[in-house]
Amino acid sequence: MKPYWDRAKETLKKKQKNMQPKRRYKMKLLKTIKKIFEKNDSNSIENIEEFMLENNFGAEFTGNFIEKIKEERVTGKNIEETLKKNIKNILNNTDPKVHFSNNIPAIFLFVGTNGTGKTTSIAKLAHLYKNQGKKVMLIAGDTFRAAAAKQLEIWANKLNIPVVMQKEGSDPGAVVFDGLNSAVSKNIDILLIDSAGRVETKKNLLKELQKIERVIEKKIGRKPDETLLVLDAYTGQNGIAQIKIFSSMVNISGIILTKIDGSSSGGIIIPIIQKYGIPVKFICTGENIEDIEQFNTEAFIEMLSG
Ligand SMILES: Nc1nc2c(ncn2[C@@H]2O[C@H](COP(=O)(O)OP(=O)(O)OP(=O)(O)O)[C@@H](O)[C@H]2O)c(=O)[nH]1
Ligand SMILES: [Mg+2]
Repeated sequence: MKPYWDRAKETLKKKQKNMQPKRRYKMKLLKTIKKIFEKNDSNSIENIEEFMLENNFGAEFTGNFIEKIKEERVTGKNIEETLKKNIKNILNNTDPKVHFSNNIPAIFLFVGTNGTGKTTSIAKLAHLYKNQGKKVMLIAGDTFRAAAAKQLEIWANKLNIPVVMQKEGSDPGAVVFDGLNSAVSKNIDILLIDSAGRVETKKNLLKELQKIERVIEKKIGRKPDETLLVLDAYTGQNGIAQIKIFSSMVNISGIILTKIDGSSSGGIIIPIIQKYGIPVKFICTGENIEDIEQFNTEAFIEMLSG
């Protein structure tokens, strides 16, 4: 065994590492827009428009912003502030507060197309809430692929929390039913339910998600506290289309925007909120377990600014 002092030093090092502030992503989108504007050549307004559209701010927001800078003869000094104000106006239209019922277990259902980051986001939130002293449990409601439940099980083992799963092809409604029974008997505080991103047809996915909701309502007497649609920020306009598809199946209470750790993907939040009025509740900035944070307008604008 190492001497006491060596061990103590190692523990201290580990502790300090855990206490270090999280990396803040800097996207520099607003700074770039300012730079383009400051060039002040004959194309600068067109170049700003193009940059904003390329970076997913959406046609409506971009169009209005360009009008505004022309109308108000915004100067180089003020462009960043004007843009921040316009973004804030949109983002403040929704409430990002996460909803927990007064009764346990709080139930969060995660939906979204395959590969967007549902399972990873569940693990990140499980870690976050466990660290807050909550009893967390996972349910592998994605029974379409064996690997899906396995992936959730690996996370549950790493985090040392229980997971309820059944074999591939079983009825997701039945897995959820089992999981709810287990959560109630174990006094679980937060139950996170994974679901399939893809089944044979859209009609089957609809049936599956609605059955999961019905089972929860019957067993617990209320709908999930949060039904979170997981969207990959890289996918741009395709992500927006997914909101429409999933909203037609279930009542989406919030969005988890993943993979914004690409320099150009943050603008997508504007059309999401502007068009659908659904709050973004969490953002994910990487593949590590701590790369998730609750959405906050000021912090997000800072992130966009760089
Ligand atoms: N860079 C980055 N990668 C992420 C983020 N979130 C998830 N990923 C990665 O995206 C990939 C897919 O993530 P999953 O969590 O398996 O996605 P899923 O939605 O559960 O996928 P299916 O189970 O196939 O429906 C994995 O390689 C993750 O590590 C993020 O915020 N940033
Ligand atoms: Mg998954």
